[in-house]
Amino acid sequence: MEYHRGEMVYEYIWVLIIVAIVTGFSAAMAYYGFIRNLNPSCEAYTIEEAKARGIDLTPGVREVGPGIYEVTIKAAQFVFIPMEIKLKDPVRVTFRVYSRDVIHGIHVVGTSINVMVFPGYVAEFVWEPPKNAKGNYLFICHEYCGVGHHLMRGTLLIERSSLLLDGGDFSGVR
Ligand SMILES: [Cu+2]
Repeated sequence: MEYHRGEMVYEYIWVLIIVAIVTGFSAAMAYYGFIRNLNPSCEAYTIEEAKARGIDLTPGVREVGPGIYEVTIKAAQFVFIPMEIKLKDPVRVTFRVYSRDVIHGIHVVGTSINVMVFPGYVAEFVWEPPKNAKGNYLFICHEYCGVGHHLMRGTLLIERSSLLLDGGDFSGVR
């Protein structure tokens, strides 16, 4: 097959378009990863492994040090246990979210928390709340898990003892 000069120019234009698209998407990933800090920063291990490692998966909130919390959430059709999480002056929060039935997800609206939860697995991630984070944050299941999926939600309440801190109050969010 013989190529003419015009056809080659056409080919180069398409190569440039593809290079531009790949560069654009890569830049978007780098932007959200490094600058917006939106990372899939979740560690996953099985519930059996958690037991073997002596990790207590009883749902609830534990304060293990000043401002250092461990939050264990059980996601099940169609509820989060617990549905209400209260943190006072949190500095560093380790979340462990697990499921025994189907795939669920958890997204805390207005934060970078967004993970998938696979049945039989624990999704563990650490969240360092921004200093101005306070008030009520809605959290929802974002993986369709059945007819009651839309009922899967809860509230994360962040209380601040210092009045000097001024931040967004999300108490209107339900
Ligand atoms: Cu769901």
